[in-house]
Amino acid sequence: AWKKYQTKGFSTKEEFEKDVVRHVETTLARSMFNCDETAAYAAASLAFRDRLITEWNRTQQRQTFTDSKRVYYLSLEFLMGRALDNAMLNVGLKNVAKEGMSELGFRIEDIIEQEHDAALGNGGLGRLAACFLDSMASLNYPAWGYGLRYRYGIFKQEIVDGYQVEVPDYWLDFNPWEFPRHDITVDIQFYGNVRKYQDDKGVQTAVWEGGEIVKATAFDVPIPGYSTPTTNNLRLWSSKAASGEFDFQKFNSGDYESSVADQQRAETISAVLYPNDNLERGKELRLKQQYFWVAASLYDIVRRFKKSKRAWREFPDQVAIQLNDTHPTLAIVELQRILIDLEGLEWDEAWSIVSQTFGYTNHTVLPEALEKWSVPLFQNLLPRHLQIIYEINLFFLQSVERKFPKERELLARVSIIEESQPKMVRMAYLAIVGSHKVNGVAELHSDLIKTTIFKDFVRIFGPDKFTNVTNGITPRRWLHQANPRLSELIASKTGGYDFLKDLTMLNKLEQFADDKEFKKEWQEIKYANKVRLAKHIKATTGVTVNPSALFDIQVKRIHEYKRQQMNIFGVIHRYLTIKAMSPEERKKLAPRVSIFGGKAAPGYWMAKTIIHLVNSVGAVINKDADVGDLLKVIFLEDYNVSKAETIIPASDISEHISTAGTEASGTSNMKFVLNGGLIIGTCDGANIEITREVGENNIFLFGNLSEDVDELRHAHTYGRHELDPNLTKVFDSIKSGTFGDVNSFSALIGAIEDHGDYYLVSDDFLSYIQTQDLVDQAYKNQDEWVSKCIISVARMGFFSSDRCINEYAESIWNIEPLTPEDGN
Ligand code: 26W
Repeated sequence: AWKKYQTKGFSTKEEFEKDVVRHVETTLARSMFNCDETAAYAAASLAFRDRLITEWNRTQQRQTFTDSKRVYYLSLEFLMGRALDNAMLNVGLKNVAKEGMSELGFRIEDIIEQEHDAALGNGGLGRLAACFLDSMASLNYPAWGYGLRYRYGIFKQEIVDGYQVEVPDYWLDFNPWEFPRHDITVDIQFYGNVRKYQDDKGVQTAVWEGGEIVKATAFDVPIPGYSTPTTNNLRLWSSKAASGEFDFQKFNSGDYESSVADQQRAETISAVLYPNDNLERGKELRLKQQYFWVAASLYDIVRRFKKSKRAWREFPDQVAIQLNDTHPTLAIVELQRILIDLEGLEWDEAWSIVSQTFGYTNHTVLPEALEKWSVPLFQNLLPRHLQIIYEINLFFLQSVERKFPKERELLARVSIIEESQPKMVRMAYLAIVGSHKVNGVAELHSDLIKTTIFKDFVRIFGPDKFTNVTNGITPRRWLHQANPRLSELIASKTGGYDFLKDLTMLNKLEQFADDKEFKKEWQEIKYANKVRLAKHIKATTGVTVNPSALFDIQVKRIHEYKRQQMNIFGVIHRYLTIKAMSPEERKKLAPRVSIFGGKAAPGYWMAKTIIHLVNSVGAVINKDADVGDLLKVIFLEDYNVSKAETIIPASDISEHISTAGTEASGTSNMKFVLNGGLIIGTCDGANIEITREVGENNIFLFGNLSEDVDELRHAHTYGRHELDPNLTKVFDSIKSGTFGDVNSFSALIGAIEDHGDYYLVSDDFLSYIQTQDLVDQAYKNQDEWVSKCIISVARMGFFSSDRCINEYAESIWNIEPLTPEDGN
């Protein structure tokens, strides 16, 4: 009977306006007479949220009724950015909303700008999770995301006197996109101890007792697919003390302070996102976060499975769980614990279910990023889990010994427990042993993990367990939303917006690569995007940049392996070159704006020094009248997802210049090319596959190859290390005080001059600056340049996250799409 009351929600601007006014006047309890942009944003979001919720409910019902296999994407990070614009576009009602808001007296752009980014992630890994959610919904896969509802996302970055300052990102003041589920809670246990019982039949059971309980509460975020009713769920867990507000016993006995302290300690678990990217520090609170989130998610998944009344052995037919890096690896142990300790299964049957359920994605080969937890810490926090890990390890090592008898060193190498002082649990090894598939995120990266860090495991499990799924990006956000004019132009030539669902259709653009009219429009759009960024630069830094100059952009987390230092050294080299030029020579130069952006981990001193150097160089060059428009250096504060949407469409060239073999994939490289910019980059990560797709003539590659890196590093350490003379000149100018206090930058120079130049800045420097000269030459021929850009975009279809998700679905998850026609 209730079905007749279900609504589809608004579809005309009048209906939309009615919803907005209703929300302003009732939900927000305000009057339309004092409705400001904040209130208008809130009301518009609530109107869209209502719509999403209807479809969200239907999607969940459909998946339950058909008893479909679901995939659960476990990620400690979801870098979602803003939701309103995305929701409007995905349900196809942005124009309706735009007209409606305009009748109510608002510009839709201003309303969109009101939203605070949901920044629950550091960088690539977190944004990838967000793109995957968009693709899974758009392709109608039954899929849930599980994460943590941090009260503070990644910090906001302010630049004060050229230095990074971190400001907390309290984003939950008003968040219309989440639904608190106060009825969906899970009690999570920590500490305590394990008692073993023997029943009359001699069967041993372990009971984990004592310790403390923290309560997990679910918050649900609807994830709308593009141009489909499928609306999936992202469930984020929030922590509080199990006793509710505070411990009443303690309170009544006069121990008020300590009852509040308990409450706060529990809330601390989901309080803040760890701001390290590619650096593991082994903090207990981080392990607590991981277990809290994993245990709550698994309880939820198992509860849902049990409702289906199927036999346990069917669990892997109903459930696929993907581990986004090793951060959720405890899920393997937790499922084994649930099955043997709580559900009474035999070890072997349980383990077979567990290892068929999980897939593990590796996102980095950097040794300092590989998670290891000290055994004593584990023993104290999760005593039962440590026992199970030891058992998993024992059975695993026994199987290795059977297969490779007498290889004692192999056993030590692959042991999940590292025999160090203290002993450590190697999470990546545990993830491999407990999963049926392990994948890297780009071809080179997947090859590297097979031949380096996981080499022994390829021998043990055979090569088929290891596979590649090259990353992708959602064209909805990264083209349609970020670059609406380009999207419209493409639609006009490819037959509508179908390319947003099948990105390979971009290949239809190739025939326009020499079309005068088309190229003119293309150029106009790029220019307009650059004007928009120039305005943002002016407003935020006060520096005027010329939109006709070549915009050279490097935006990503600041890290030595990503080599922003090489970029800024290149800028200094350019500055010195210009200063030494005659007026005639200068006239031949292409004016350039070098743009940097990105956050440094708060404790990463070297990365902070790089930011300081960029700002110091900018301060000198930007006010050097002698150089004028020929060179400007900009550091954009607080790079995040919503800023990326403005920055990326404005680039002519973007820099992806990591030391070969260090960047697992990179995903912004794909975003830049999709928006009609070219790349200067090393043979690393997905750059290699981008080159294969767009063609060698349409990318500026340089530098040493990954197979040469070891030898070069060895030579630095044991041979003579002669710096590139161009780089020496750059260092001399820094040391002479051209860019302020010399001591500030000595560590940066020292790392290269005196400490082995681990990231091969000097080895690649000549090749880098020569390739930058080629960029200048190429940019002068605008006609050819634009053709290169068009051809590149036409060949980017492969990098859609839809292709990527389809590969996961087929080769790892074994799940099928469920469209409304299949269900109710
Ligand atoms: C435990 C500390 C820590 C935190 C984050 C270790 C490792 C990470 C991430 C795995 C780092 C990360 O974001 N990796 C990036 O993943 C992207 C998506 O696959 C790739 O495109 C990037 O190349 C890779 O650096």
